[in-house]
Amino acid sequence: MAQRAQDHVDGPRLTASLAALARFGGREDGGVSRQTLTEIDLAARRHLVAQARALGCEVRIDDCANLFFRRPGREDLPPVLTGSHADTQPVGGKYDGAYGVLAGLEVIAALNAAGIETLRPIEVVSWTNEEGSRFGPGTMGSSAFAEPARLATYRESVDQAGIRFGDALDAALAASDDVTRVPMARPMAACVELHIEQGPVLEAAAVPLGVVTGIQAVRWFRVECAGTMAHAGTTPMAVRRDAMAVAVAIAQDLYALAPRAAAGSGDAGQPGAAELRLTLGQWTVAPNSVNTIPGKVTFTVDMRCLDDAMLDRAEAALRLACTRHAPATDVVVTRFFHRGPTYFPEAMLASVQRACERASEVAGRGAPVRLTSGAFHDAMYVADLCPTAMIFVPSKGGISHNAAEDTDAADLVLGARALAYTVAELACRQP
Ligand code: HGY
Ligand code: MN
Ligand code: MN
Repeated sequence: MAQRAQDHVDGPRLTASLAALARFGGREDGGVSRQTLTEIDLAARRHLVAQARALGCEVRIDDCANLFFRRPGREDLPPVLTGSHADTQPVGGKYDGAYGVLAGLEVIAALNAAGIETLRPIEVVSWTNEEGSRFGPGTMGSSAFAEPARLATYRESVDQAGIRFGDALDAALAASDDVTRVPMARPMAACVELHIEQGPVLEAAAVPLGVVTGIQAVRWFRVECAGTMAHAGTTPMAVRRDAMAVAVAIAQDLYALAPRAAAGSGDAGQPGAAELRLTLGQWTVAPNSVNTIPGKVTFTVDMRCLDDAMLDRAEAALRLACTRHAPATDVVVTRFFHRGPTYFPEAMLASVQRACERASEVAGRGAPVRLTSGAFHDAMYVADLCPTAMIFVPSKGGISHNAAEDTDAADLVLGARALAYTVAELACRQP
């Protein structure tokens, strides 16, 4: 039965649905800009709801506007969950997140075409705000689903235009009042998320499928440096209180740390998996004028590593750097995202491995490899609730969070075939 599900995945249908969703926020450079809970995201959600209903799915939504597309099973048991997220980076690609949601809907289309009735229901989820680029932190929808008490804090997150996440969320829920509301933290039997790798490992190994063993740890910080606005021409250097000078000095300390820490070796299969990866991606300068000394500079720090102790050391180094370059009152460090490493259970890895091996074998492609995810995913929080695993397909040039993000259509279809096999097998397994 799992093989029949796999064999009924329809490549052209999946390719067409990917192209259709990519038009919501499509950019001239081929990328996609569809940040969470924007009008474009709400339009994309309506498109997904219509697509799911056309497949016979029940559509439900929870208090964090996570959308669930449900295919009933023979018995009303905890469902098998798949899916991902439909929001993107400000300059994102067609596949980051969207691929997992649409491949999940393709699995339902394949089960319908094969006339397969599963024991358990299957639910395809589209999580809210996985990216965290508009409202921090990332994975808000899945982490609130796993622990609903988190939502109250998330509602107070503010974007760069001063909009509260709670207000954008209430508007999204009001726009979905035709959809049944369901509680968060509902029991799930298992979860499999399909995603592009967004890195170079599978392409370097020249294989189309990856069995993801886990996800590296991540921490996000906001560093606010205070200064005194003053005239760029009349103010002597010796008397300035320049917020940018402090921010740059802190940043230089951090960048000096990264290479030393990056010398870490990887885990068994993946060189560099234990290196410290540091990104200072978002900067705000006030008043942001060419001839006024900055009065306030705020920047974010994204730290990743498989070794959480490395992140402990990097966080200590950040906090030390903030005390070295200015009086304590002038620099405020706030940690607003903190997730340790996630490891998926071997039994789930074995299920995914079987599915990937069969899909690759039928297609005459190389056998799957195992790898750690450098990117975080909603699966890291779902793993707190139920047995969870991920499947990767390659990213061309290892590029993502970039308009040039791309994956061969044949690999996208193969990933969906592996997903169909795994989901069907899990949904027919006796309790
Ligand atoms: O940042 C991440 O790892 C994810 O792609 N949002
Ligand atoms: Mn993603
Ligand atoms: Mn992403």
